[in-house]
Amino acid sequence: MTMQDPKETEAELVAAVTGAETLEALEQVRVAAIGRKGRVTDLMKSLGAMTPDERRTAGPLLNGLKDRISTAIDTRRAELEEAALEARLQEEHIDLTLPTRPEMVGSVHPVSQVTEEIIAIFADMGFTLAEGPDIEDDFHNFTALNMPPEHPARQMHDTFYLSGEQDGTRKLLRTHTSTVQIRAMMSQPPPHRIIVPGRTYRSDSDITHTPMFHQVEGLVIDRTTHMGHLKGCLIEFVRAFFDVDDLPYRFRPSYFPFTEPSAEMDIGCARSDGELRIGAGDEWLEILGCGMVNPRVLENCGIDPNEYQGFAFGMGIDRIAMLKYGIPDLRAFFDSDLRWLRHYGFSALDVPTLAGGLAR
Ligand code: 2NL
Repeated sequence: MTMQDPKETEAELVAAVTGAETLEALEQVRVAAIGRKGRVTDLMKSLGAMTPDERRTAGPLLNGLKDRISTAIDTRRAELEEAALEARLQEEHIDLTLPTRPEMVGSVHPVSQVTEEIIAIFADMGFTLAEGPDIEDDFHNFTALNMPPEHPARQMHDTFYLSGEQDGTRKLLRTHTSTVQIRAMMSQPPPHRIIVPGRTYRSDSDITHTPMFHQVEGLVIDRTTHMGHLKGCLIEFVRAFFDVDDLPYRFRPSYFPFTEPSAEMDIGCARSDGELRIGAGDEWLEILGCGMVNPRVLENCGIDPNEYQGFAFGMGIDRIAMLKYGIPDLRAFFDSDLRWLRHYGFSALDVPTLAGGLAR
């Protein structure tokens, strides 16, 4: 039996392997060498026709040959795969610092911007964000908040009701985000320290009211929380939000069924020829409502008012967004007018953080 010198075969095949420039070329070399009809495979088959003596020397020789060719192919494949990945990374490289395409002009709505600013300030004071459903029931929106059926304050809410259920109960669109604080107090034990932004609804529509508006409320409940905490927290908030260190403020007595005592907070401002300046002058601007949570509300939520007390506050986001950014017309907020959004919108990259400064 004559066969090519295995050393020569090996040299030829190794040259073909290292010479393969692509993964496809390498695969062809592999098939031609160690595939089912490859040259090495043919040589292995020829072992069958040899005498035992011939086989004893040729066998190990051919096995070694096959191993070395396989290793050479694996090494070359790894090299080619590495090179292919490198080429792809080069080709698909994206420069994230380049400007976006000019037609891709989106902006952050002032309501979203202001909501994020408010969340950032309260988060820094240790509050956690809480959210809940827009569609609520009478208990969470009214009864739990010390407004039982026939309570006169219910009439002031101009509530949107959904069509009734079989059992006579009607769902409603929440008229304030207090519903979420009720859910928090009923589902987790105190202490509580939450900030609750969201959409709210009242059947009211004129220059200063839209049927859907945005509100943020806050709630703090602990064993020794008192009116001093309420004042300190809210003073800190208005000064951070309007970015005026010595912003004048005052608390006026007020009434809400869900707080006792209740107050409204004003900040100092000046109004001259149609322009509003916050933090200067001798006029007052109402900014939020607040108070110590009424013990009856705590009881309604299963919290013992002899052990726990706390404060709550609420404010309209749309109005304070107008105040902060000098936006004259509330109704334009909900017109989806691109020119308006381009003018009053914020950059998506301008995320409010305390470190970055909130007022820009
Ligand atoms: C306002 C006034 C306020 C609250 C909201 C509240 C919530 C619970 C218990 C007690 Cl669960 N109080 N919220 C308290 C005082 C005022 O909002 O002018 N909002 C626009």
